[in-house]
Amino acid sequence: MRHFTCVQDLGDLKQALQEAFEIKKDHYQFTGLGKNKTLLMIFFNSSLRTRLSTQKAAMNLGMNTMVLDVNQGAWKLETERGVIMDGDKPEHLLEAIPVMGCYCDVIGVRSFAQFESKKDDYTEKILNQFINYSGKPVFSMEAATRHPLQSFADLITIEEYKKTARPKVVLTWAPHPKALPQAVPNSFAEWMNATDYEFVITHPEGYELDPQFVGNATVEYDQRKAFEGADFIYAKNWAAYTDPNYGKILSTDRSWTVDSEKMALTNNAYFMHCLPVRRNMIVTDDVIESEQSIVIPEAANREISAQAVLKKILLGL
Ligand code: AN0
Ligand code: CP
Repeated sequence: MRHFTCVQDLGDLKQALQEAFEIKKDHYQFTGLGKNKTLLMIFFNSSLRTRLSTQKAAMNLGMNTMVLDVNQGAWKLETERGVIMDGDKPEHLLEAIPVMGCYCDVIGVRSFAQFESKKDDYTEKILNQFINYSGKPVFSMEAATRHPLQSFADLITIEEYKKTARPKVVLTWAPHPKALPQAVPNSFAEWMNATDYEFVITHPEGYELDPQFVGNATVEYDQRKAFEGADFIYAKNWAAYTDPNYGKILSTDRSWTVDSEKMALTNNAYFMHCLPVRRNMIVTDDVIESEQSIVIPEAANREISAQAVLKKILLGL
């Protein structure tokens, strides 16, 4: 594998899952693979889990790692071509990217949707510039439209906890005070659609996701109805996708918060969230602290998904 930006890049998903479970049995069995290889992780946005789990995964494989927080300490980067650079940005991405590529063997990029141009976001303008101009394999650490390392970890977690071959998985919108990208729900939907699970998405009207990600999912506007018989509840906020409201908050209605009364409608479902999560906006304290909450093992699996992906990239070098 050269680049990793979406589920298709993994090839056979069942085999990729098997490889992930192999890694989980012994994190250090491929420790020679990354010798004298350097991973550069570039963050345009904040991170706790992605930063730590990806660095840990790289270290497990014997790689050296470097982390650059573009907005803290590096030069501010211009991303538009043709701009007269007389403003506050001293460097252009078109020089910065190939320079960064000189110092490493693999590049991870975190670059969220900016909600300034739907076209720039949905064509993955920033991520694709890294792919096109760095000369190195690139993987997404959450880009504008997808968060594949998260979705891979989510899938590993569901496979570990499911009690039936074809569980009912429900992705539910929940309220949040700030406009958040669609990357996590898009990606989760893309990965769920690559399985044979029963997959339902529930959200208020106006929060419809891009149909390319919704795929064959059932969309149910009644959250309570969606929860009935669910085996997994995956909560996430996202801002509106559809025009003319792209990137806008249409609702902060806390009747959509996941609480124990709604969880009681499910088939004793597990609760999932990618984290960071705002308690009592997205989910109540009692649900996230309950026996059915698997947010911590889900986060732990980020190390496994990152290691499975890095291993595949290293094997392709
Ligand atoms: C980000 C998002 O919703 O995409 C990252 C989640 C992994 N969340 C926030 O910015 C709070
Ligand atoms: N879930 C996730 O990607 O978390 P961070 O934003 O902390 O990396």
